[in-house]
Amino acid sequence: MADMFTPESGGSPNADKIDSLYKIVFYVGVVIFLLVEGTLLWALVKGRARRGGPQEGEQIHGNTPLELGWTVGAAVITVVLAIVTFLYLGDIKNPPPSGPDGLAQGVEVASIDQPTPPGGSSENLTIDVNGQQFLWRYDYPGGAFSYYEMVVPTDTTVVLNLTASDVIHSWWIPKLGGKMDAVPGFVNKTWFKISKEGTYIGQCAELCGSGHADMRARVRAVSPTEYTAFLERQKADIKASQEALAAQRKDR
Ligand SMILES: [Cu+2]
Repeated sequence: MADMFTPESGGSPNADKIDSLYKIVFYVGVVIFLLVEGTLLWALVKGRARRGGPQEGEQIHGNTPLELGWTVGAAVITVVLAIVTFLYLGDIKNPPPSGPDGLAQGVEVASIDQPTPPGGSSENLTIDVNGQQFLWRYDYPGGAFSYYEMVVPTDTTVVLNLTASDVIHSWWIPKLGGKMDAVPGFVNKTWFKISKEGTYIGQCAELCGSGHADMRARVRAVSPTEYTAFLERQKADIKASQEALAAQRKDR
């Protein structure tokens, strides 16, 4: 029931934090809404004209404690919400390191032709995501790529480099965190870390043309071993089709 009014979560820690932060702000908002509307109803009932009584309510001008109260109160709530937001923001924006059961980068992806960046972010798996009318392309380290469905290892922090090759698209898998624009000529970063194997679905969140509604996206989390096998399969398939194409061209 509560999920009807709050963000989807449960796939990745950043999505969970977004959900918690949303709920904090939402519940504070609900309390204030009830207070304001309750006061309004109370005033309506209390001040209504009664048969035989005065036709006009008591006229009050100014109430310093009350006015101070709601001014300071509102300011305090705003400041508290700002502080809470900044406390959550770090965990939403910054990718944590991969977990112990994640992809052992040093071993399984040792062939990546990427230099190890300082600061240990080599712990994380980077996948290039390209939005195009009307599908997503994923480029994995080591030359494998896939369309529509992204396959990732569990317990591994996956950092996405998002861009687009035609118009602006928006990457959004609700259970895996917030939206991120995919803009031509520009790289935006986002991340997720999935603990449970499974499939997470999403949808391009930026109106990008006539096929926008069909521009779905899917992330499938598998065990690191299965992920490595997937990469090998993709690479073999890509190589086979390239060779087939070359042979076909030669024959002509
Ligand atoms: Cu799109």
